Amino acid sequence: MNRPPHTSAPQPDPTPNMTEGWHCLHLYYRVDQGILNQIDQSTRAAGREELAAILDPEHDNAPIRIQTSIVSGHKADLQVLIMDTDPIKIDSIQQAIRSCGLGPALIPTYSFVSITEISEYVPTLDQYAAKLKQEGTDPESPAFQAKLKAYEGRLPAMNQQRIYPEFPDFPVCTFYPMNKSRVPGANWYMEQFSNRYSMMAEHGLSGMKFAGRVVQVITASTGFDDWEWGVTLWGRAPEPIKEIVYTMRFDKASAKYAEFGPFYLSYIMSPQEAIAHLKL
Ligand code: 76R
Repeated sequence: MNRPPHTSAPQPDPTPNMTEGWHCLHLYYRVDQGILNQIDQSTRAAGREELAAILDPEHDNAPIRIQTSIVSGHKADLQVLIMDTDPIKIDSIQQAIRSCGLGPALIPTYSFVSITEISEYVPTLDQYAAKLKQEGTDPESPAFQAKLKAYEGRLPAMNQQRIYPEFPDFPVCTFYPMNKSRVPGANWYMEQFSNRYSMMAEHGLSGMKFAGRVVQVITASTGFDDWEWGVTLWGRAPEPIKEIVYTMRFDKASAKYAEFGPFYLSYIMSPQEAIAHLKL
């Protein structure tokens, strides 16, 4: 096999697909009523069928995850959230929306390109044990062993959810992009790992209080889009979404270092419900 001369170790085959985790795309559209009015009735009816099929998570060739929601406010009308190992499969959804009968009336207003990941701050079992000791739990005590065992049991599922997320059956979704700041005096990237790690531990603790009310997926976008992470939150109800974001504003990792982009609040619907709701 031909290899570039500077690489001696065997490299995996080149691929646009994710080896671990998924590509993720958030798409936003606004309905242009003027254009919609100009589409003849039969094209428009067929377009509704086409769009419903494109967005159908049960469709034969559907990406691994696809979810439709209705966006509040003027930033957009429709959100489509897509995840898959294959970025071309994800892009084909975008192109199918553009080229379907309703495509001309669906004006793209925003998009966000990212990938799922397991953050470097997720404590390993050893790091978790060290944290327990630091907090004063006696390593010889049954409580220590019980906590460690519980974490060992929990960790694989938590990591699975981070890279291959299940979407919860919750009605409310919010999405926003964020950075960790690099301004002088508050440059996250100049902090020691141990400082960043303890700030993220504080962050994790404040997040855990929302278990059962908020599900979050943090997707990474450094090198992929204009912000460093995408934050997708699903709420059992609208209030915990506001509450978690507000609460985290006081965590040092956010209070000192976080910068936020635009927020998109949306309500989950099936493709048919969304199409009817948008009066397409
Ligand atoms: O100690 C731990 O277990 C920490 C686990 C954890 C990590 C590593 C964690 C927990 N997060 C991590 C990483 Mn998070 N998260 C956000 C936001 O609005 C804001 O201020 C921030 C937006 C929310 C709402 C949220 C929720 N988190 C990250 C990272 C990546 C940092 C990196 O890798 O450099 C970002 C950008 C980020 C942002 N986080 C949790 C939550 C919740 C609810 C939890 C607890 C539940 C869980 O552990 O899954």
